[in-house]
Amino acid sequence: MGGQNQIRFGAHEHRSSRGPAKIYLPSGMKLLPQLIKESGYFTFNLGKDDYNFIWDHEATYSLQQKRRSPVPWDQLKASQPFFGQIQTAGGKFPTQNFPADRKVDPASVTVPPDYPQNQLYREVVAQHYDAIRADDEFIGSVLDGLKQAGLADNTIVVYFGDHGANNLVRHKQMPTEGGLHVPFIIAGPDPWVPAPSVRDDLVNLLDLSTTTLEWAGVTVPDWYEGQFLFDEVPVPHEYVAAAKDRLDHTIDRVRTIRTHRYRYTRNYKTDRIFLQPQYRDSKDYVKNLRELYATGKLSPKLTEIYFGERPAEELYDVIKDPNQLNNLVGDPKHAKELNRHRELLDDWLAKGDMGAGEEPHEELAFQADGQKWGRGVNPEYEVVRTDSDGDGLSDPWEKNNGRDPQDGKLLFTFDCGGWQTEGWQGDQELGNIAGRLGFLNFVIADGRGSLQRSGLNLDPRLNQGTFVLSASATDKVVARVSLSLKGHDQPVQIPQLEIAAGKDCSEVSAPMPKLSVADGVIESLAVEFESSPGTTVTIDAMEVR
Ligand SMILES: [Ca+2]
Ligand SMILES: [Ca+2]
Ligand SMILES: [Ca+2]
Repeated sequence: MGGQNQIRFGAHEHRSSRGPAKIYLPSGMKLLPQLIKESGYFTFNLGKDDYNFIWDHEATYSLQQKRRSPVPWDQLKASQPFFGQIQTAGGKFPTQNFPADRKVDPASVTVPPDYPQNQLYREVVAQHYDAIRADDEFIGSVLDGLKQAGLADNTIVVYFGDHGANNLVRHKQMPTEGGLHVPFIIAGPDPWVPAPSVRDDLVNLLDLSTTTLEWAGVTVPDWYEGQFLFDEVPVPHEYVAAAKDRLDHTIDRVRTIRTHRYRYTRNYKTDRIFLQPQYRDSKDYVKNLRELYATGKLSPKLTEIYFGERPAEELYDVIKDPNQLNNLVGDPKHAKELNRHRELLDDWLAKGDMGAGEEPHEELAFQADGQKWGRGVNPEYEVVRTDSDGDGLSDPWEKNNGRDPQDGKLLFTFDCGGWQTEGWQGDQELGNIAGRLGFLNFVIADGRGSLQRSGLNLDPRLNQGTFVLSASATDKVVARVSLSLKGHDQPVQIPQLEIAAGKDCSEVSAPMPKLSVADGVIESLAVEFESSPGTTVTIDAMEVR
């Protein structure tokens, strides 16, 4: 709509401008339909708009209709030339009432290898094909309407999707091949659209914006990033890029590029898993994934993809591996390609990325709670929330995660996929301390390392008893826990804990020091580890009982 990627002009956060914080287009920037309308076209939109910024409806569209049908053919016939969009339902087409004899048989479909191979997912995939059939039928009705109105011979028709399958969680909303490699078909009269052919060069949908202006004879503004698809001497893209930021209440930041053979992805928020809490959590296909993980029935590959530590970088050979199963980062054979792709992404980002920081507090407060799509559990929301009991976790976050926001108890379990670290930080040498869902996980490369948790305000009287650490390690580890009290320079030590070598987490514990309220509140915790170099530590929970 803007001719630019959303990160260039601040439109990268989903469903923004709905609350008190508003996003306006940069001065002088106009939406594509407005540019076309100003050059004498009748412009229309049938169906949803859903833009993330404030826009001038009147200046943009001559006609707006909330529903995609009926298409007002008589009006269009009388309003030539016209430019318009009809928002088909695509993969969201309801298919419950689709005649049984036209429904795809779930037994006949192939479930992509990055999903559980079970009956539920066969049904999800079959339903997607049903939705495609329904969409196809709707498109047929539009093309028939064009014919009957006598407009078929002088209209260019473009069909494209805005994401992959609606109910596959690695498609819609995700910057993957599934989410970004969308159908794109152009039909129209020569010379506007050359003879039927299939092209396999990389196309960005921003190219469609540029191409549309070229077709309409409108000067392409200097902020446009796409290229005309039917240039006399086409120069194929070396790469196309995409970005993901907050979607509904789920905060993430991902930047990715696709070249002919590879997809390279950079994840900026590595303290949360891929399958974060999100708007589809009540759906059976999401519950199924979580249940399989919780009961240990999910394959190691799917565990890694959906619930594993979020890699900072990903590189896939998408010709061989279109489902992005094998991350090639770290494979020395692909080191050269990895570096080439890092540079290409850096070049793309150097043109401007407004998503580098966080959203204003008023927008975070608006998105955090009370939205029909769910409640935010990411750490970004903590700055606009209150922590009544001083355990370092806000009241809404505790409620959303089944904790008691008033108990004042020291408790960390790392079970929230939107905030795996629960505010713990590690020494730089430990790297990313967020492990798979439920755990912290890190390697003590040189035999020493420590974790810290600040931002506490715990009443010592409510934390008498025993400090319990549930952990495992690949070799014996000594852990020394210390508490910093308000008004005291010297931290108070808890007797040292010893984690034995072993595969499964087990509990080790030590008595908490006897403290009174006069000693001051507990402001922070630190855990120092000592082990043989290269020992991996996994922590399931820390608490006072
Ligand atoms: Ca709390
Ligand atoms: Ca609490
Ligand atoms: Ca845990």
